[in-house]
Amino acid sequence: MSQQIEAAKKLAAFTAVDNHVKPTDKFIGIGSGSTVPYVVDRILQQGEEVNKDRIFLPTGFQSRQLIVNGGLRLGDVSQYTHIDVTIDGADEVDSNLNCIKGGGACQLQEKVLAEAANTFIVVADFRKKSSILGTSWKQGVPIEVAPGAYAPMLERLKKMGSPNAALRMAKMKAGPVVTDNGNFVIDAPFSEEDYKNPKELLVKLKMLTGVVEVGLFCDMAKAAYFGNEDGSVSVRW
Ligand code: ABF
Repeated sequence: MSQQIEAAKKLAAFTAVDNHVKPTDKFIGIGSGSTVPYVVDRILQQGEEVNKDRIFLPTGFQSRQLIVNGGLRLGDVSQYTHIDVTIDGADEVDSNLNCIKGGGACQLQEKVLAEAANTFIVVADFRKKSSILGTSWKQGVPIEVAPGAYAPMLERLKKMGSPNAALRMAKMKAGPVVTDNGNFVIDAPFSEEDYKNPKELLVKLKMLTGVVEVGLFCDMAKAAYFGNEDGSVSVRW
């Protein structure tokens, strides 16, 4: 099973790079998670000649390391605000290309890079493909929150229809997970009814005081590539 999942991630990533990272693309956003290293592998296979003129922008510490270790040029979105293409993973993708992201706690920078890109592409294995969000990703919507606001926010989320909303804790319960921006993360599961209209849910969540960013990506992805169990790849766009 795990070999099948790895093969699926690789296939999705390679196909997405082949279809969307053109030799003329100079600014490339690199996302987070375990599928994205295959994106970087494929970009490296495009060769030094094309990569030497490119700038790569990371969504977090992990992707920064991928860029640096690959010998690629690192840039920052505060210097380069127009990205040609950003490729990133997802926790779940619905049939309209709405995504839950932020399982790795990088959703703010991931959204900044997705929004700054002309083309935003999602890569994932077959477990992430669903028709309605919340079907395979049960953990809930990752919400990045200013530390001082997390407790009242949990109360509000409970009243808003997420009774199991919880502060994400680090391994061994050593303390809360802290994002690259110094914030906490709340995971808030919602009902199928709420997930049927993710954009509405996103707007409601963004209104809460203390919310830094919400891991619902609506109307952002141009296409999502899924590696399938049978060794094929499928695309939603
Ligand atoms: C990032 O990495 C996140 O938004 C998402 O939480 C995760 C997906 O990782 P993987 O590729 O390991 O499934 O893209």
